[in-house]
Amino acid sequence: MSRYDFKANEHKWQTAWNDSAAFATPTDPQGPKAYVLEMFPYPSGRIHVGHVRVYTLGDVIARYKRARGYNVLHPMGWDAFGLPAENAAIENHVHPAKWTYQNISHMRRQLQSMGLSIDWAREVTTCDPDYYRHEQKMFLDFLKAGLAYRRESWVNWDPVDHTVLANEQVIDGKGWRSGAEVEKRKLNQWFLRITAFGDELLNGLASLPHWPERVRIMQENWIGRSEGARLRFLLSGDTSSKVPEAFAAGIEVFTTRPDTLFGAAFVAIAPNHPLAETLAANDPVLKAFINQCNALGTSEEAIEKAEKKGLKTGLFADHPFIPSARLPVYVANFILMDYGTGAIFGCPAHDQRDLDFARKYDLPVRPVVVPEGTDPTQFTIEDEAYTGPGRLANSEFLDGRDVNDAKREVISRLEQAGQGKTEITYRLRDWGVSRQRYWGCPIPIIHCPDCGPQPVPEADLPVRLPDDVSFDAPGNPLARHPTWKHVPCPNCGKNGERETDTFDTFFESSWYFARYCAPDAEDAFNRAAADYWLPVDQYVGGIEHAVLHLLYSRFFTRALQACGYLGISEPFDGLLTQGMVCHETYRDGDGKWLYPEDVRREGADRFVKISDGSAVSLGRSEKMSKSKKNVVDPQTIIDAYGADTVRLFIVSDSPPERDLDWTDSGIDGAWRYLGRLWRLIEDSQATLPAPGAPMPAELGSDTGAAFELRRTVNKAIRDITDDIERLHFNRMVAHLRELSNAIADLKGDDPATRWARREALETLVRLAAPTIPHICEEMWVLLGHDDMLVGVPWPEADARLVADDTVTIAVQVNGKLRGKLELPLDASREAAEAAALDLDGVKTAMDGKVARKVIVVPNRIVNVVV
Ligand code: ANZ
Ligand code: ZN
Repeated sequence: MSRYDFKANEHKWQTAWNDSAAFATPTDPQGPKAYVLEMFPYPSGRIHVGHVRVYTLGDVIARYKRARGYNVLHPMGWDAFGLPAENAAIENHVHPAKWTYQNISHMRRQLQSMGLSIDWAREVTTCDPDYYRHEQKMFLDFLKAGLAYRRESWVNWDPVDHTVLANEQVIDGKGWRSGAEVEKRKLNQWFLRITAFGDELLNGLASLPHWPERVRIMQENWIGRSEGARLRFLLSGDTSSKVPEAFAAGIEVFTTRPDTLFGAAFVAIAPNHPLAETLAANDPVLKAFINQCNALGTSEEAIEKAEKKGLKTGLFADHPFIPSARLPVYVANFILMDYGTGAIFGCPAHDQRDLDFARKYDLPVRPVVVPEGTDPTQFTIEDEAYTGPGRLANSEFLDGRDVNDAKREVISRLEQAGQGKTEITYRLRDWGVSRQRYWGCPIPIIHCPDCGPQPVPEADLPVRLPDDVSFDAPGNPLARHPTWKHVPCPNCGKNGERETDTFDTFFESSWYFARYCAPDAEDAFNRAAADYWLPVDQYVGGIEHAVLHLLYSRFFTRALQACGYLGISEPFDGLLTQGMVCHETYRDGDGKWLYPEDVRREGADRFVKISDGSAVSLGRSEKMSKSKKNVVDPQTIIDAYGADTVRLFIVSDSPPERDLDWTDSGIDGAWRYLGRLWRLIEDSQATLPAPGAPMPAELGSDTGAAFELRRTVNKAIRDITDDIERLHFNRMVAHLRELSNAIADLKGDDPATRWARREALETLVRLAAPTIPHICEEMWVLLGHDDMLVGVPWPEADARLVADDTVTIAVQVNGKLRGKLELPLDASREAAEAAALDLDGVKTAMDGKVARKVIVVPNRIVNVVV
């Protein structure tokens, strides 16, 4: 018996698929389509296990859809701009382009070794001017449509690296690379007006039933629609402070709790509120305080974590309904300038931040909402604000009303007084797309001292990145390039300067899925192709992109629709977010982390270091990460066991949306299963009837083992089809294993048995092909076929053979579900009752008591009453 030679075999079939263009996308297609897409990789250098998981999952779907007769689009490309390439340039003196393209060619080979059914002819690379020229044009169109604009905004500035940092790059107030204290700075930046689509992006979520619930919720929270009110406070000064002229009409605050207005104890404004800045001009103490706040960074998280601090301005705000009440106005570090109006009224009894603030500065804490049924005079606030529902108290005309009612009443009275109105606010901010980086798409703008920022004329696109740049000084190489930025103003011809910022790299990934529909089109999109293929039917990717990438892509799709590029508003119809890949962790005697390959298992739970035999302690399984060294290089596993083994392991162990534990035993199990399949075919091959031989007559009505196998085969088709449709890949594998066991168990050598065995083996190979395509192609040959399995359609279940003769019956005790029964169709009441009372879950629930009554609804339910 021959051993399955995966190396030769996988190479053979990858070549054959490639030579026959088996995965070419049909052009000018008619009929049903399936656009299957996995998030494209960043070309970091080598594929990691996360890539292996996501591309395997997508590939199973794509191959299955192709077998089902769909026109399939399953492309691949490279999210090729980004910081790591610049870091490599700084550290290793290699040009970002060179580094990137080398990585791409290596990773392309790696992905190809996985046997993915990709149409490689459609590859896109985002750092290619042929790609990014289109987004420069899009940006200019967005400008014309008012969807892009420029304004000053606050950024995190790293004074050592001379660069703007994203919020995630600020760690404890310090730059992630330089370690320098981050400053806040105001810079002119380009923005995309994502807020123009706030409501649409929110409401659109309802049209995405094939998205995971939790991703929809994350998007909803990110958009963060808040209904509330905007209200105006008039200001007054004291002996030493005067209300600045510009604020004679007062300041506005945004609140979601207008009902708590009678509990207001203070008013607070953001450090960058115009009033704060005006006052600081003549107040060095306030100026210093504002600077201190600015050092905090701009992230909501940083602000959330910091201790609440404020400084009195000396001004007071008049309470709109209590003539005698004057609320002190503070500048406070926890008020964000770019949310609401950048000013609040603080109600310490019902907001935790306000309570912390009030305790610190000794401000009154007056509860105005008390839980239903509580006596207001007995209700006090200690360390925790009360944010629950209830009725109003200590609030004059609001007393006794519930919260919602009180909100309406306050707003209506403020409206009458001309002091406020209902307002809806979003947490969502416009998307700042300017980055002070070299390795990104140049923003196609020329700044003219006379005409201001001017769009680069379309005929001059693309604005290409210059190749000759140096990374030997901090800051943006584009800004210090000797010639690149010096160009005439397209409007007046005087000396102008190019914009030296480049786009955020989320820009490129916001439209690549549409480019794949016609990657060589002269324009960004071929409208007919895009209309046919979009939206993506099944998108697969990591949960870490649940917010930004998906939201930006949804926004882009709408913006492109508004500018006439595309005809749809939602880009991704189905979404699968795969879980993390995890691995056990190991430490040596000194507590240092060890790589799995440096550790050997000596017993059930004894591990030693291979180099010196010393004891190793085993830690729990965690997401693979370089810092804990619990990583495996998928390429070594593919080289050692073959792609099919890795693919099978990847889909076997857990549902795709859950975390997956990478284990040697799991790989080994997948490997052994392939060996079993191979032997199964080899052992029976010689005695099988010829392919396509007619079914022996006796099998039509036989009730023996061969006939039973036919039933099993057809049920496997039904179940596995269903498993893939629902993305339950681990169940699919379990069903494949059941089927192969049933085939192995079938004894006998009469013609009917042989025929049923062939049918079963062929079906097994066809059902397993999306997951383990190489070995299946070879087994198909062994079964006597001379066509390629990739062209063979998906099997169809024979309805007569899958008709169920059993039913699942729910069993309840006192109306609560306690178990399920699998019973023959139309089983008697007595049989159902007896089986129900025998279930473990039922016994536990009955707790030794006797049944007072057992209600049986035949074929549906048994309810035991105790
Ligand atoms: C008074 C009040 C009383 C508030 C109360 C809450 C509870 P969401 O739900 O996130 O929209 N706020 C408004 N603008 C702010 C800003 N720029 N920076 C920091 N905080 C701000 O939160 C809205 C609430 O957050 C608003 O309602 C306001 O405080 C605060 F018992 O107003 B509230
Ligand atoms: Zn000009």
